[in-house]
Amino acid sequence: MNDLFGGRRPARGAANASDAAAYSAKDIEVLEGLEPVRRRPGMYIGGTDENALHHLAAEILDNAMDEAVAGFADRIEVTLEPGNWLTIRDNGRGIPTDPHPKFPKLSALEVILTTLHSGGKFSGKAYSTSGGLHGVGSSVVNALSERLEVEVARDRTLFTQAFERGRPVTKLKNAGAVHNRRGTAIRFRPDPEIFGRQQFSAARLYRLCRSKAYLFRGVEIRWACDPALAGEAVPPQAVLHFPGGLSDFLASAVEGRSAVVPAPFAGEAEFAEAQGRCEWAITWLEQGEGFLNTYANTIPTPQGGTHEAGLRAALVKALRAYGELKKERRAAAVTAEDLLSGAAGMLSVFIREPHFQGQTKEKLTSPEAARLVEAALRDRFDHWLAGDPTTADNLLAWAIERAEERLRRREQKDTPRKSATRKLRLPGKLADCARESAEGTEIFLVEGDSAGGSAKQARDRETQAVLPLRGKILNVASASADKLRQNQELKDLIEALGCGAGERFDIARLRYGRVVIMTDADVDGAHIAALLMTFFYKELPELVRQGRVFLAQPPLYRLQAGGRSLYARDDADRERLLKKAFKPNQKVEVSRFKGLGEMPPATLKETTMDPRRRTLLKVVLPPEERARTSELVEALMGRKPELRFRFIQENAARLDEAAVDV
Ligand code: 0RA
Repeated sequence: MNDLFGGRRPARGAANASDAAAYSAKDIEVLEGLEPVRRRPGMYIGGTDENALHHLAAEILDNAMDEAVAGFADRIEVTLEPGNWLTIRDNGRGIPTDPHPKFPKLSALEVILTTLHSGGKFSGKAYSTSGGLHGVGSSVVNALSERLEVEVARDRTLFTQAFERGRPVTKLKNAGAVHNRRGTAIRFRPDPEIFGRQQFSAARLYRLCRSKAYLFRGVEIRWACDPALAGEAVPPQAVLHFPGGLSDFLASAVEGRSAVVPAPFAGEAEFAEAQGRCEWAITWLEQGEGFLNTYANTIPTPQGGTHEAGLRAALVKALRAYGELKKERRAAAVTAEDLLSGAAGMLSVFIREPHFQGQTKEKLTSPEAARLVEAALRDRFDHWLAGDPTTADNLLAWAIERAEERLRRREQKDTPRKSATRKLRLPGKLADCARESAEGTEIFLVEGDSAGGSAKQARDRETQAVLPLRGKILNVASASADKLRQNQELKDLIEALGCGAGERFDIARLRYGRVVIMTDADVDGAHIAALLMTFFYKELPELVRQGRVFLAQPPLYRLQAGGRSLYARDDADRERLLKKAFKPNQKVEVSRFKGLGEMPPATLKETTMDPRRRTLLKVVLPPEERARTSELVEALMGRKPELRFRFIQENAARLDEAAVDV
């Protein structure tokens, strides 16, 4: 009962400094052990998947960042070693090692690492900049680590202590004198009992370090990674320091896209009464989707929150006021969504004791943040607009156009809905087939509008439908359920199929006999095909099980000689045909198709779509792999691009073997 874990202590821990017998009953009330964390990791880190695994790293890095943001550290080292060991070292004050004020038998360090305390509770000021979960984070990481080693340089002394699965396995040791050095180093290895064989992704950790360095220019992050783990996208070593802060970050994020404004609206502001500060950088894109990345104390808040609300309010109010000044009546119709959905921006606030909501704390709820950010930005955006009327006019016109487009869309949507009977809602891009019943029909999923155009001309209108999909569809294996539901391309696809997805799936309502994925015969095409297969596998597995999903095999080359044309699928096929199908000295003209969109419809029909002449590959689950496929898809279609390429290649090869020609 005395044990911090509420259970038996391992023999190794029996003699350690945290001899719990000294606690009074009152103390035990306050100190909660780590057993709940191991029992229900999801409650603390939102699951046990790859995201959760990386949450551990973010947690420790956030603590080090807190020291930096509070002005006590300016360097952080992050080192990934083989065996899934991650070390995060800072030159801050060092976790306190003296006896804990409330539990004098224990060092503060041990209390911090072995109990679920709420950060600010027992240490007031010391935790003043840490946020929500992040104040308690290190003990959660400790609980979920097979082993965790701490080194603290403080008061000219080096202290060390080691833990396993949250329990101390050594005392806090005095490891001798140190000079000119202070800070904390935490080295840990996530517990395979919790996370299985999942490993840290070097790319993901590197990205995290980079974004932290962008978010706080007062810190230099030194990244080091075993070259064997680095892969191609990640340097084995890097010094990350970005004096340009958020503006640099934004510039790298929108590189190559053209903007409506000549330079971003960017700056920083102190909040009144020393309540913190904020930084921002926002631009408006001519085309495509934007983003707004928000942070509180360098912690990402993907679900936004009060700081984001403050920014939206400030910007839209300032723009409307500008419109009013210019006697532009239509400005009143502009909403924050009109102004911001096509914007690309970053907002970073630093406030005392931020509050977060949600299981993984992805939303800022501190009410004062809305007011502080709105006040700070309203003024600056007013000035920004007034200072460059040409830009301001362009931006206003851009926003008005979006507002009017939104109103038009709403009208269009309302009209058919009013007159709708029991008709199915089908996506506008779908070129449906004429046949009423599903039998003998097929739907071709093609990559982009131009390929869609060719396919529409090449099809048999009676039995073949065509649905063009825009570019790379969402990767289902790594997207959240919310994102999935919001993805327009996938929504269109499910609507066209008519059979629902996930829990609402009903094969009886499938509107076609077969689904044919028809992408270009190149790497991008293979990627899109893999994304679509992942989607079917995850959301409509019954379609795959029933053998209703196919891959078309468009040719990559045309070989012409003596009035005869042959088509080759790939380089090997081309070589084979050149050898076998033509006379040795015959001059053969070889042309390469850039994509399906470039192929004459008659050729597309003849080679790829006409049921009498084409070859389709059936997507099947090889029996011995059925059990392993879910794991594979998760691991490889998840967030590891370096493995993905191999996955596509291997799977393509295996598909050939498993393929049934139809
Ligand atoms: C509690 C109190 C103090 C610092 C820290 C924790 C601390 C935690 C971590 C975690 C990683 N690096 C860290 N650095 C410091 C304040 C100590 C004081 O007042 O001197």
